[in-house]
Amino acid sequence: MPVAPFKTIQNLINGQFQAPIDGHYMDNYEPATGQVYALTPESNERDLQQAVAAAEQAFPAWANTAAEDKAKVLHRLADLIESNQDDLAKAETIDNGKPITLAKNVDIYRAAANIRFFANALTQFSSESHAMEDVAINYTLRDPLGVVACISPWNLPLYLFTWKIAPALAAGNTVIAKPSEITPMTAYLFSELCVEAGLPAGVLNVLHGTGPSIGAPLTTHPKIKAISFTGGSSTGTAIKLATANQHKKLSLELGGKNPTLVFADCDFDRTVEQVARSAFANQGQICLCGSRIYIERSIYKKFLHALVKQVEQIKIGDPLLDDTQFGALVSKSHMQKVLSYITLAQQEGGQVLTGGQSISIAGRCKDGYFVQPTLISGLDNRCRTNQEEIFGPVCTLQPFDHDDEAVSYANDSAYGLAASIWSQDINRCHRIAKQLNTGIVWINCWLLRDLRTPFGGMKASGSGREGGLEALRFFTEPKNVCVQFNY
Ligand code: TXE
Repeated sequence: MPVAPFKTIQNLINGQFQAPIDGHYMDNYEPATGQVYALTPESNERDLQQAVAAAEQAFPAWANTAAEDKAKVLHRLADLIESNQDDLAKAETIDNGKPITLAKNVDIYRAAANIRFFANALTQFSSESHAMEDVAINYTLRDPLGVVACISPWNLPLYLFTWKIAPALAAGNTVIAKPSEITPMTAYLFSELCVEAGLPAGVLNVLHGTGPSIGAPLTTHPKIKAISFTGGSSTGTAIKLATANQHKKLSLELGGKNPTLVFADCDFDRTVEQVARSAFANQGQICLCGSRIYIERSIYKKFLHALVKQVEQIKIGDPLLDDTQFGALVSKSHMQKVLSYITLAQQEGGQVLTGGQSISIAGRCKDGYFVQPTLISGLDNRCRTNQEEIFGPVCTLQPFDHDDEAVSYANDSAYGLAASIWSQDINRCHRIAKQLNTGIVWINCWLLRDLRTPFGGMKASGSGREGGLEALRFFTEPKNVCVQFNY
């Protein structure tokens, strides 16, 4: 019996909630039970045309709304997210399969923080001027772009949805946002809060549906000036190719295959605990998770045994229970993808140290998509298991003998998103951080986030950066005006 009343999700276009014009819907599943509990619009180009017209019509007034007035409505929206935190967290857990404590304390907490951060940032967003002695003065305008697209994935649904929408709105753009069709619920509930907060009609339009039906047409629509996308590297490539001749601004936050470097001089017990967290938080479905764990040989066996023991204490269960630490994977197909990689790892010569199986949780979750947190050793750095993003609870362990070897293993990847270094030799940490080809490096910590910092990766992990001024500058167009005087 689904825990939530059956819901039919609607699009938000021009301040109105409406069904997809052609009436097509998709089943929306609760991952913890494998049951259909909602219907999601399968929107298409007819819905898109209406949303673009609404966003275009709303743009001039929103772009010229005073900063403090934009900030006020965004603060009201953040207030509403906070006052609905429990309901939004439960909806997120039902939709994604993640533990309710994670949904509440990370996903929904951060969604409100995203909106609040950019409500404040927009009142401080300034530009520069450059004096040419007594000849001329230059000033830089940073104007909003117009109608922009924000497309987000299923792993941190409302967290990443708001992470894009907030700066886009703060910079004065109007938005067409498309959440993942796999986890649409909190985007729908958020759109209701946007109307309640008084966001003017057409400023934010939310279209539900798949990549091919609505995602791709959204990216190639000629009125869309910029695209902020988070998702798979292959999808990022498809968007780049599809829009190449349109010269749009693209911000692409893509996949990762992140190295964790553990040195013999690390704070051992704390590192074991934190490395397990960085490996399996959100069931390993975070682009920042550390899935390749490299350990200095002198502590390799001791650390391996301690990590296995730590992972085997993780409580897997019904994600709606407060003491659950590890929930269901987001979909049946994703569970099958993860299990296929465990099989591949064994075919490539890996030994499963713990986990490796799908499991059935007694009770209402007996048909859910659950896979044990899995550690695998004995693999070569070049094998597919170590080179391809699995995006699930599967991590590999390898020993290394010296710093340069650790760096070489870490950098031997098509991806370049994040890394973590665990050592009490701070000079070594700074040196290695400089050598790592990733956009983010954590030293003796993981997922410690300051929203002002540039967020993103290089290589197959994407291009552009989100966060702070980076995001506001992405969503505006700099124009230099040079005024000569005394001529
Ligand atoms: O991403 P997709 P998914 C990685 C991870 C995961 C893989 C697929 O490897 O297994 O991506 O995840 C929309 N034009 N990450 O399925 O398919 C789609 O509807 C425009 C890492 O979530 O790329 C959804 O809304 N849009 C990532 C969004 O794009 C398109 C987090 C993402 O879908 C489209 C999530 C198209 N042609 C997954 N095709 C991270 N770095 O955080 C699909 N979409």
